[in-house]
Amino acid sequence: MKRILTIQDISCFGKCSLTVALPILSAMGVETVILPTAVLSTHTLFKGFTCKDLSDQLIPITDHWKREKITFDAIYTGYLGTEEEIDTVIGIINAFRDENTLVIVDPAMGDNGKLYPAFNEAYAKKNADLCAVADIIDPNITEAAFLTGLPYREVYTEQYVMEMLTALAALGAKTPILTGVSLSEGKTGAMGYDTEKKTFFNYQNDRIPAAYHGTGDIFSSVLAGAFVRGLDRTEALKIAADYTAKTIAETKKNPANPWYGVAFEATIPALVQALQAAV
Ligand code: PXL
Repeated sequence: MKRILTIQDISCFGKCSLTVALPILSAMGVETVILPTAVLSTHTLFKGFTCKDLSDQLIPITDHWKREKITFDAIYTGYLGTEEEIDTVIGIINAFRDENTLVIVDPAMGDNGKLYPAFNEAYAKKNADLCAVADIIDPNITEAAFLTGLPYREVYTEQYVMEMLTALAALGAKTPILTGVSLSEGKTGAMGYDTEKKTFFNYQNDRIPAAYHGTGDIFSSVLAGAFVRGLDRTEALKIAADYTAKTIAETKKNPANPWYGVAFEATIPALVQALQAAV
């Protein structure tokens, strides 16, 4: 069984970061090792959340893993806390990677043109250093705009998406994938750029008119799991986008569904089936 290390916060309540990455990756048949960067009572869209930074634990934990000779087939990072923590995480990636380790970075820091409450522009810029060491990055358009300095647009052309991907590639990531990209009316999906082959790739499915918190974490977790299970980028993009869309549709069906996250638990069986058909 392949083994992945995922580095992100635990928001105890709120269906994001580690509380979705761990169940999704485990369901995808990947041994999942977690490195929690902070413990929060809820995610930061709740008022009055508590946050205990765990930055000072990252080196002692990973030093122990080194002594135990623990290795990883992939490392996947999500929401982190501070600029210093990003430097620590880059050090951990460099300490554990070899030529076969896949490094996936979701520079989770904002949405809808704005950074999440805990972050500022300096933090956003610092995330570019982390993207530089990645094989795959999957920002949304907001995050990509903060990373590259290009303007954030809600209405855009395919040309804009291609320019954004080219600017993301210039940060150093081998395969940037831009999420939440709509290339025609009623459709949404993701578009990527392969810097080795110099080709763009794209997957679109029907747009469900609803937006929920945590869907970026869900997309990234499935994408990471799919790559680790050996799917190629076209299949990986499809399985991640289809699962995210199915989960949004499932969430929307139930008007009593809470605002803070999506009903990803209900769609895990469909994810496992789709993965089994693809591997
Ligand atoms: O879903 C991204 C995320 C992860 N972790 C925390 C967050 C958010 C988004 O707001 O607040 C703590």
